[in-house]
Amino acid sequence: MEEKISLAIVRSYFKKLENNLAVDVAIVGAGPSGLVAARDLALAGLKVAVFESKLAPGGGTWGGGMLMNEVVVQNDGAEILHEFGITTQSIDCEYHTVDSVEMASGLIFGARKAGAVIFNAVKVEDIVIHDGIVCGVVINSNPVLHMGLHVDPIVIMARAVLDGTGHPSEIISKAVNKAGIKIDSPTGGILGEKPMWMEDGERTTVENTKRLYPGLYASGMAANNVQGGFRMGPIFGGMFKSGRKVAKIIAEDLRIKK
Ligand code: 48H
Repeated sequence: MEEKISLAIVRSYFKKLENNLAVDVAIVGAGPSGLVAARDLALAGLKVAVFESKLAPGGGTWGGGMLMNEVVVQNDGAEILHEFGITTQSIDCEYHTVDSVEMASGLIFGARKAGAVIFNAVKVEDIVIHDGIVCGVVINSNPVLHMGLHVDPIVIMARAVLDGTGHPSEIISKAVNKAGIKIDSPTGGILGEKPMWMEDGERTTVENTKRLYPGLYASGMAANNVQGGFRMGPIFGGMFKSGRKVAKIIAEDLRIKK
């Protein structure tokens, strides 16, 4: 029995990993924008792998506002949640509250059930660029990185790479600071997130969501950090709409490339 269980896990895991060594879209970060994008792209028939450095995917959704585990969404954000089967409670004609645990688990389940594969506790530590096109991510075990062990990573090739890493926009930072590329922003670099302004932040999160360089995209707070958008606190409609927008852009770009 012991050997059988271990063999089942080893075989099943390595089959999953082998199937995802080359994907259409590599999404870095399983936050709300990345998970909405993952579901939409998988439903569009693309092969999607999500890499999440933490053990639990879901990003900054679990803790609500200041650990009060409720968040707020606007009507159009609630419509996206309803597609995942997540329940919202309307508070007036414009806003809803959502149980953040139901929201986090529902987003993860929805992305997975649509066909996106999620690799948790896996950190993207670098990107691959060939001839001016981002074409892959460099991954490592996050516990290995936490322990500071000198272990070489492996590579996942991808036709599109989405930075959904939230506030630090880790992947775009690598592209700008390490690869030295100029991205589609007013300065060609990262402008940095501005302080709190909910209304403006929600609007610009969606506006700031775009392709930044051939093969490289940003969504959610990463997109905001890149273009100098305001933060918005525990309201999430902009994150979902950003995920939806970037999925549409990527799907269109990949169809053209095919
Ligand atoms: C693998 C990584 C890596 C890496 C980070 O922050 P997130 O929830 O992402 P978004 O942008 O979809 O949502 C933002 C939202 O949660 C938020 O923070 C809001 C609305 N803030 C407003 C405010 O005012 O503060 O998730 C990003 C995920 C996390 O789970 C990270 O662990 C993960 O990305 N991640 N995964 N490799 N290099 N870096």
